[in-house]
Amino acid sequence: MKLSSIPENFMWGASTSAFQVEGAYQENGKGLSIADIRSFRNSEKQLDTKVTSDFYHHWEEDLLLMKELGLKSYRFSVSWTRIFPNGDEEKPNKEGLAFYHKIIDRLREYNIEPIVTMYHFDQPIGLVEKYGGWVSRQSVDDFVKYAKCLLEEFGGKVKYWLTINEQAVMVVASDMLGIDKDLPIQERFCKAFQANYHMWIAQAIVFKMCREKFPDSYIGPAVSYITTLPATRKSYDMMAAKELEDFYSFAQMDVAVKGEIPYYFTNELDKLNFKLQTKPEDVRILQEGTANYLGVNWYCTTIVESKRDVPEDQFIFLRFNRIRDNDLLYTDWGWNFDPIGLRYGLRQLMDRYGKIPVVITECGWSEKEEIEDGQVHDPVRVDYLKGHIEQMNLAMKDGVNVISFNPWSFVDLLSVGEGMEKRYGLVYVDRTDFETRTLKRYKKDSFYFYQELIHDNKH
Ligand code: BGP
Repeated sequence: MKLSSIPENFMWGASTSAFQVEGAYQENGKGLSIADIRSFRNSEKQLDTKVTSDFYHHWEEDLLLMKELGLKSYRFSVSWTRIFPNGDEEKPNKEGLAFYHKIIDRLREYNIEPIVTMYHFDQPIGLVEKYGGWVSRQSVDDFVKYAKCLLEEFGGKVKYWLTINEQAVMVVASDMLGIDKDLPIQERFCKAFQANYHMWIAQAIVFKMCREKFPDSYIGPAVSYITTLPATRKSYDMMAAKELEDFYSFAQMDVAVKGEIPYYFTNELDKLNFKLQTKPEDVRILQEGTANYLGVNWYCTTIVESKRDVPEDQFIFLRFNRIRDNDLLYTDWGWNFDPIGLRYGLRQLMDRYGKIPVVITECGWSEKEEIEDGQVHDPVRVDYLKGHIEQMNLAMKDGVNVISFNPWSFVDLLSVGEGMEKRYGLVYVDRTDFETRTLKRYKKDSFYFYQELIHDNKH
């Protein structure tokens, strides 16, 4: 596979997040996060965060595997509760900081660029219990304190930062923010959008702080970008697709890059009869603190049709149906295989934000997998990677400024919704939902495919 538009310094990487891969959920001072608590609610049904893939004790082996693969970047997250176990401490937990120093130093030694997410679904439960988490403005200060600590501690050796992972996902699955999911829809969304607003303010403050202190650094959000396609070429379906894509994905990017809340977003909040609680200085905070690159999590397209009988004054999430396209392949969990969607999506980013650097922070295919004679054959994942990398190459030929590709995930890890059964890794981890087994790592076929691809594209 020759990828003529991909430059020599392109960062071929892979991705994970702390609560999904680390385990050691209470070791060396770590506190509990909302991600831990959510997972414990399902401990009877599937794996929880206690051990997962035990990266905390296997990190040296895993980083060696990254080196062997030839990775140029590794996108991972810092566990907020390893640094501030309860969230409201004055001083950080030294053992938590030490763990990430070891990781970052070893990555540097292997010439692998760390791309560090500050917050990936794991706000300290202490803050949720104390004042309701992100629903309260107090979270802004606690996040800024945490981010400042990370920048001071690691800013000299980390160039690429991501503030918040997939804010829109947390708004939709609002129990990820500690908001009771059984609340009536209107009340639940009003709380979730207030929380969303506080995250925008917090990240803007952190964008500014980082860009002032480290002018060579890159900082942005990691956005869930669901490229949304109309089920038909009828204008009402096209409108439904556009409105959903704007509201769910582009609102996050518009605020981060342009520094103001778009009209189409506030229009929808009006339909909920909801007025955000704001402060006069917020307009300036948003304008002064913008992202200088975009982290984009991209898995598949979503195809929608308009519910034409639902009036326009109803909230967006009530106005469309999701459609399955039987010409496409789907995972067991309903995520399609649609690589041209990636090129299309990347082109839309360029139309909207010009040459802003884009890091594909996640992209992956999930399967139920078993190991046989020490081997894991994952042909669909190989095809998925091949197809998406080809389309990314074409998008780059079109002019999109993609600087890094980080498939989800490096090793098998805890899926947010489906435990260990839903595997994404390039590396198999020998464990199941209920058996810890050996936790040994095995390279899947996709590992070898990606290794060869990186090698062949050194130029
Ligand atoms: C994204 C998250 C990841 C990851 C991935 C796959 O939403 O940023 O944390 O888990 O999706 O989702 P899932 O684990 O539900 O299959």
